[in-house]
Amino acid sequence: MAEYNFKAIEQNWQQYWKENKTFRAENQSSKPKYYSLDMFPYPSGAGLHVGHPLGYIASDIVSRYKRHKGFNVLHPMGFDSFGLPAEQYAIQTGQHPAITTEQNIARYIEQLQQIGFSFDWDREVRTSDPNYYKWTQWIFMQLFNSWYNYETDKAEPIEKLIAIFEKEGNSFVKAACDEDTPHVTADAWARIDEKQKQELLLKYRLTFLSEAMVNWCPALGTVLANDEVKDGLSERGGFPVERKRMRQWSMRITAYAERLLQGLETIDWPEPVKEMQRNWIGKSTGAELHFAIENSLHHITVFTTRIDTVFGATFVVLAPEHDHVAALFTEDRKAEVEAYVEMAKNRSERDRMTDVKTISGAFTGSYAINPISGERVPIWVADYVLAGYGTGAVMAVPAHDTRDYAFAKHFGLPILEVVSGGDISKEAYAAKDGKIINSGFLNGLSVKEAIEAGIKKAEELGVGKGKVNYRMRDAVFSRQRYWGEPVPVYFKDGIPHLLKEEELPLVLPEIDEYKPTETGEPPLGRAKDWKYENHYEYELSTMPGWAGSSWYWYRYMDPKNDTEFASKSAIDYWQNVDLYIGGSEHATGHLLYSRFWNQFLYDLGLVPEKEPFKKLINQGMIQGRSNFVYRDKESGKYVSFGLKDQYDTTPLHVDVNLVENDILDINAFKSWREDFANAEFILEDGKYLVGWEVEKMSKSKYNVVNPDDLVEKFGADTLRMYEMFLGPLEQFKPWNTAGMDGVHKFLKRFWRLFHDEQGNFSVSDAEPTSGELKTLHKTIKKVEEDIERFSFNTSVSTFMICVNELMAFKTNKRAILEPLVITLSPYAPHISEELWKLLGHNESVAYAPFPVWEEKFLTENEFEYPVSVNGKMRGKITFPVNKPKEEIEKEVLESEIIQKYLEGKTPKKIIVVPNKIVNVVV
Ligand code: ANZ
Repeated sequence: MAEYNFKAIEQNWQQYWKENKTFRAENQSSKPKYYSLDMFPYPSGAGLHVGHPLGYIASDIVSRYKRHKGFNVLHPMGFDSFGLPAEQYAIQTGQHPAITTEQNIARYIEQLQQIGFSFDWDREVRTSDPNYYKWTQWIFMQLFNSWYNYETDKAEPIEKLIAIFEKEGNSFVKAACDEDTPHVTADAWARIDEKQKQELLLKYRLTFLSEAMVNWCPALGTVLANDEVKDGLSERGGFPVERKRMRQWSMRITAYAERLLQGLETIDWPEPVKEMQRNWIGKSTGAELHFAIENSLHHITVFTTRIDTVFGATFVVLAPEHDHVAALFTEDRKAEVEAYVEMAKNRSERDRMTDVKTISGAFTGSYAINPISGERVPIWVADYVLAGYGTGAVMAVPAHDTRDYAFAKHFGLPILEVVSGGDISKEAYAAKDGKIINSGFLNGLSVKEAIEAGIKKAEELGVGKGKVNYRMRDAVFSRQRYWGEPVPVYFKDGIPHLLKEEELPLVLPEIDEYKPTETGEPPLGRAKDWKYENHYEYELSTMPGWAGSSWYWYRYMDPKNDTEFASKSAIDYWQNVDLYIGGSEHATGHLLYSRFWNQFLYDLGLVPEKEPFKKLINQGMIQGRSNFVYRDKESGKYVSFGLKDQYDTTPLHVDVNLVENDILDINAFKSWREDFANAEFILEDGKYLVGWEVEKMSKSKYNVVNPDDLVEKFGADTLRMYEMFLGPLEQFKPWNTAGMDGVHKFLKRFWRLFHDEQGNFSVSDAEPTSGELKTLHKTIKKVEEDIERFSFNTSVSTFMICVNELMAFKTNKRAILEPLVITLSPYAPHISEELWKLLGHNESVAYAPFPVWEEKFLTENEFEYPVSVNGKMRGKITFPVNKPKEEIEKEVLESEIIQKYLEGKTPKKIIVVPNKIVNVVV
């Protein structure tokens, strides 16, 4: 075989790997384990574009490298196959989402296999497969049967909580529960009926039904989680989202807030992702303070992070939804307050938080008493205070808080500056126009000390206490959609009950149309004869997209198990994920929910590690390189890029597949779309040059590059190496097909090292020179170091330099080429397998030990001197680098090269520059 026939080579080896299950991972092994995971894809109808495999190639390189290094590697792939797009398509076409999903997955697998990934396909999972979602439902049931005990700081069985209620009621339980949980004594608990008991328990379960303000998206007909809403619009589709009160399933993720925060310190993740999770969790340390309401037995509890400013609190503000509002307004204020509350309800939380220009509010007519200063302050209602955060009430300190300041200015409320940094002198007081007030016992303290002193005082007086708040909310867990996991719950007397474990999976029923029912129930309301025991209503909502992805890495460990979500022995062996690669868009969704479920499974003793993903890398997005043609506004002709400034033109996107090296294929352009059929062109040098710009890769910009076409044209090994060559993995970078050629040429040259001029495979068993050894060993060293620190682009250039050097040496020695094949194989596995076989091996190269570089070869110990006569190079002689000058002189003069030119004469002079040159003057 003469040529580098990548097509035949790649197909053969892909077939070989499949037949021999080369990448099958064993669940028991004496080797150390390495779990390398990609974020599994949602199989969309569009298939993969060149951006998708980027992260997969990186993790595949690491996986292959680790196999060479003697690890038992788990490197699986699967599909996150429930979700909205398949269902939207079903609504439009009537096609069952299961069918579309199946087709899309088949296409994905075909595309992935062409790139030569070393996935263990026997472990493939699909979240929409009943054998998979059976276990998603099972985990839901464990959550339903659990509550969070702050005393032991973990999830515990609900039976234990019931036992506590029976013994002493719920007043002393330190548990994560709903805000509105009533106090119940043991006696009361014994007296209330089963329904009331269940209602109370729901307020503690880790997955629970409750009335909650949710993000309702009318266009999608469903509730969305906070991370699925961006700027008031749905992430998918960009439809408007409203706030609505609905009875929904939620996950009590807030119970884990502190652990989710602390856990971040133990994992090797990109700092920006950790920071986003910290902000999402939003821990805030402060105090709660009770303000008595004048002429009332009630009080308002505020949350403040600055209790040291309490002497400057000049009014109190309640969120419009605050429970006390109705009881507070005086008769004369009633109409205004009610109108205001009604208006505020329709503003989204985001608007309320970020819109600083629209200041609005209403005075209730009532007053509160500052518990520390004793001052009487008015109580207002305003929507800049959020109902769901803290206590839904604040003490307003306009001199120190910008929102309070703007509000006070707008409504003419007093502004009092507080100084806690020392006693205020008379002069200072006067200078501040009497607006500074003395902060009593807090005078002379730093802010930090004053906060501590304030909390201590509040506790002594019994008017407040230190308090930690988290901004994070419980996660809404139901969707009014069809294509998701059914919730394993039925209703009896309005109370949710779990199915029995042996009744799982609760399979998604068939329905006639994928739309809500006429009465506005979710699509599952259409299912015929779908009742528990032919009688009880099932839950009609399904689980959200993140359910199936919150535990899938465990299923890969034991994907066919039908008695457990994964066997204990498999989990004990694989533990958790060593390397996780995926997009940064999952920072607060998937990556937070997965950590939460993992912590929960850990509490139940089902998994050994608190954190699921030890190391995370976010691959950067590959952007499109869009191409443009320029239409002259006047003549309608298409003007080549270099001439366009001479005309008044409109740029139009042109399909990048009609362009090569920025030259437009004119005929292809004409037949691309009907309106271009008669296009006329103004060319430069007989060519039409297009313009270009970097944009997001998307269909609408005609800049999508399909990996299949590139594999067809250049081969998978070229694609793999080129994607890595584009730049650091984490960086955003534009795609440019033009560069593929260079990498392809490199592989051809690599192939040629093993072949003679006639193209026959030919390697020699000769001893390598020190120069060759140096090239080999520095390459091994660099590639190893690069992979260990996940720098892949740098390895590609190292390989290129290596091949250039070996070409210059005309190397074809087995002792150099054999280790090099192994070194290259993580990057370009097909060509490596083929050459490995040609070198005489019968087994795949995949498990060959990675070559070990040696320091002694890195420093060269010989130098090849160019030898000149009268300044003209006449030949080369190699000497050890430390050979004394005199000996070199002597040997040079005795050499054949010089003897020929001396013709018997004595040389005039000989110059030796150590490790550079020798010149003989005759
Ligand atoms: C008095 C004060 C004085 C405040 C001052 C701040 C500065 P973080 O850090 O985000 O927790 N706050 C409390 N509950 C609120 C709610 N439901 N909606 C809107 N604002 C609320 O912020 C806590 C601070 O935000 C609290 O401390 C409170 O204002 C306000 F110089 O109390 B502060």
